[in-house]
Amino acid sequence: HERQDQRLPKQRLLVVANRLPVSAVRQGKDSWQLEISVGGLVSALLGLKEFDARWIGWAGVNVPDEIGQEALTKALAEKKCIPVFLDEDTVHQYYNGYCNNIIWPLFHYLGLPQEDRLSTTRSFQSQFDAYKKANQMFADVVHEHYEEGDVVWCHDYHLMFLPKCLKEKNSNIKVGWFLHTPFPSSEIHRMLPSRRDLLESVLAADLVGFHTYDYARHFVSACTRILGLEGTPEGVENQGKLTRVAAFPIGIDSDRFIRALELPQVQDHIKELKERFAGRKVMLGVDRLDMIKGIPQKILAFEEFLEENPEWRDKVVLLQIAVPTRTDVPEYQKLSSQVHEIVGRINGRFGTLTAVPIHHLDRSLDFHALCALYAVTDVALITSLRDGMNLVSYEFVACQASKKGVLILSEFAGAAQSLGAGALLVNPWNIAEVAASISQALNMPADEREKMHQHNFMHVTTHTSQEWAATFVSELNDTIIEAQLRTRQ
Ligand code: ADQ
Repeated sequence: HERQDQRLPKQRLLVVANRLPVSAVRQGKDSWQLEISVGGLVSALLGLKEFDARWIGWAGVNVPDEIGQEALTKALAEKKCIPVFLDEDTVHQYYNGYCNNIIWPLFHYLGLPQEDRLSTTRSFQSQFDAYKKANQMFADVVHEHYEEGDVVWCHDYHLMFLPKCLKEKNSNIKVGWFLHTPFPSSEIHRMLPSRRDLLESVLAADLVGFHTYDYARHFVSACTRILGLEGTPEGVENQGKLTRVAAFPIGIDSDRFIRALELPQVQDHIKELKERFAGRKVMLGVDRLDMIKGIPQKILAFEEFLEENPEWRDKVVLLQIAVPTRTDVPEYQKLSSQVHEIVGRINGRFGTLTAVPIHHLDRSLDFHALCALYAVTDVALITSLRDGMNLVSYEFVACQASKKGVLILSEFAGAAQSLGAGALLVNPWNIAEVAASISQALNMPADEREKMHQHNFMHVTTHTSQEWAATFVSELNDTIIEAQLRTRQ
């Protein structure tokens, strides 16, 4: 209530994430062009009207010279962004190396890199050192900008070392940490050579959040088994200090999608798509081109479906939009060629002179084109092998108010826990099962589709990204008040 009083300044929120939500392009020695990318996190924080939020993160560009750094800092300040400048070698070892080559695959149950074990072990250490160094650089920028009473919200697996760096220098800082990926079973997590350091550091936070209860449970078990600490229903006890651990399932800004569908340019696009695919059911996949998204498994299941249901061959099309990411990593290049090869084979096998069953685009679509595609889709096919949440499933549901299409969703996506009752859940490794679900989805009676859609639509429009961010931050404030009361008692 006090905060609602206009005379009081808003509470400041420092959001720390690896990447700032801007893309920066250098125009000259001292000028930069900035473009804000409105992702889930940005719109979530725009909704937090009672906080004065600022971003701290890497701008995604190497700026070795002081003039360039000063100019970029100034330009970013207008967008309430504060840069952390990382040099090329740090980015290589910390971001490409430790974050994307070690933690990302391990947290998605894909194991650790195995080639040339000895050299991996050596480089593992130097990558971990770079990870710690980079996290310390983020902490230095936070400290520089911190004012008493600020709330610091750290995001994701890139910054697991940050809570400790922050608290070491100032134990009064309110620190929350949220993981956007799954937290794996403790049996998987214990493979990490730096398993203790990372857990201990995360525990320095006051509040630790995950998308699902299962991930939170895995984290608490890892602390119990690896650090020998006591897990309680509230979190983890460490030397008399309680770190609160809880689930905060993310959502989307559903209104933004619903409103976009009314725009004339989106309506025109919808009309074009309907004409283009008239007489065929549209199936859709939208993913970053990543191993965890199960794109080859999805396409193989579609092939099996076509093989077993010849009557559908000219009546259905799969649109797979896979935006390339981490293109300099060899595994991702291999995945891209593998997907192209399978798509080519299937189109050669089932295509005709006038139509092919799979349209595979390796590029990003703009927001309006994406909304139009979601709206004309009959069946969305999400086959992640593991996925923290999967927001594509939420976006699809938000755009389906008139079509009421079917969601086929991997049981290994966090979203299966929230949208499971309104989706056909599949094990993406079981190609035959996914193929059978495609058939079930395409043949589903309208009343059943409607029932499933209503369940999901209700969830997506009430559990929004704004609600997620507000809940996390207010829980963080409460956690700190409770801790203060406990120490006074
Ligand atoms: P991601 O792995 O990126 O996020 P997801 O949650 O599906 O996965 O979000 C992807 C976003 O990128 C969506 O907003 C989608 O619209 C957009 N996108 C994907 N492909 C696109 C394309 N070809 N063109 C345009 N836009 C595209 C990580 C975790 C997830 C978790 C989120 C949020 O891996 O599990 O849900 O963070 O916490």
